[in-house]
Amino acid sequence: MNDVVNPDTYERLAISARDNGLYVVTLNRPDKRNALDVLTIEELIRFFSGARMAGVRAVLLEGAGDHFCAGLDLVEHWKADRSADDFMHVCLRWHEAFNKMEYGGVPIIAALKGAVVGGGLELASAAHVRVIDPGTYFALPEGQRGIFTGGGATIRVSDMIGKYRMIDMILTGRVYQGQEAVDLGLAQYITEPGGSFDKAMELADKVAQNLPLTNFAICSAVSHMNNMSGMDAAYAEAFVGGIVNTQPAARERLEAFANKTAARVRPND
Ligand code: 1HE
Repeated sequence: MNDVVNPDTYERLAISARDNGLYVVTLNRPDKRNALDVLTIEELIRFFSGARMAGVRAVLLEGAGDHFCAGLDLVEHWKADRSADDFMHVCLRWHEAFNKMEYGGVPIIAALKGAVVGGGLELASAAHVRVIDPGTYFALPEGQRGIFTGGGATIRVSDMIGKYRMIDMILTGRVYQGQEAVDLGLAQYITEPGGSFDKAMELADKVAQNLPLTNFAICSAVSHMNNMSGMDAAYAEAFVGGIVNTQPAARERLEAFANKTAARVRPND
C-alpha cells in the first residue's frame, strides 16, 4: 500500500478506502472539535500532495463528532506564544495544504455539519463541493478573538460570497446557515438533518467514475484559469482541452454516445 493512503501513518486524520478509488478522510480530533493544530495541517499536506499519484479518484472530507471543524487550534496558538515570523510560517503551511486541495486535481466533496468556523471554513472552502445539513453553520470568529484570517478566507470566502459579506462575517461574527448559506454560495447542497455525509458520498461516488484526467482538469485548471486574464485563460483552456478531450480513455465514452448506448442528459424529475 502506498504510504500516503496508509491509515496507520496518520494520527489526526482517519483515512478509509471505499470502492472505485474513493477515500473518506476524517478530521479525527472530535474532543477538540477538530481544531487545526500543526500536526493536522502537516497530515493534510501529506495526504493531498500524494493523493493523485496514489490513485485516489475522489475524497469525501468530513469531521468526526458533531462539528466539522472549529478552526485554528487557539490553545496551541496561545501556548506557543508565537512570533510574527513563526505565525507567518504557520499560515504558509495552511496555504500549502489548502492549495494542494484546491489545485491538486483530486475532487474533494466536503460533508459538513455543526460548526464550520474560522480556519474550518477556510478548510471547507478548499474543497470543490460542499454539502450541509440545516444544523451546519458558518462563521469567521476571528474578529472577536482579536486575530485575523490566515488560511485563505480573504481569497476563497470572498470568492464564494463576495468581499463585503466576508468582511461583515469577520467584523461582526455573523453566522450563516441553512438555505441562506446555499443561496449565498457557501455550499452547493443542503440535505435533511444529519444527511450531509450520505449526500456527499453519493456525489463522491459519482465523481469517482469520471476519468481521472478529466477530474484533474476540472479540479485544478478551473482554479488556475480563474487567476488568469481572460485572454490567458482562453489560451490555457484550449491547451487543457487539447489534452483532456483527446485522451484515449474518452474514446469509449464518445463511442457509446455515437452508438446511442450512453445515457442522455435529461431534466430533473
Ligand atoms: C478548541 C477549539 C479551538 C474547541 N482551538 N481548542 N475558532 C473559534 O473561535 C471557534 C472556537 N470553538 C467554539 O466556538 C466551540 O468550541 C464550538 C462551537 C466549535 C463547539 O462548541 P462545544 O460547546 O461543542 O465545545 P467546547 O466545550 O467549546 O469545546 C470542547 C473542547 O474543544 C474544549 O477542550 P477541553 O480540553 O476543554 O475539553 C475546547 O477548548 C476545544 N476546542 N474549539 C482549540 N478552535 C490561520 S488563522 C485561522 C483563524 C481561526 O481559525 S480563528 C477561529 C477559531
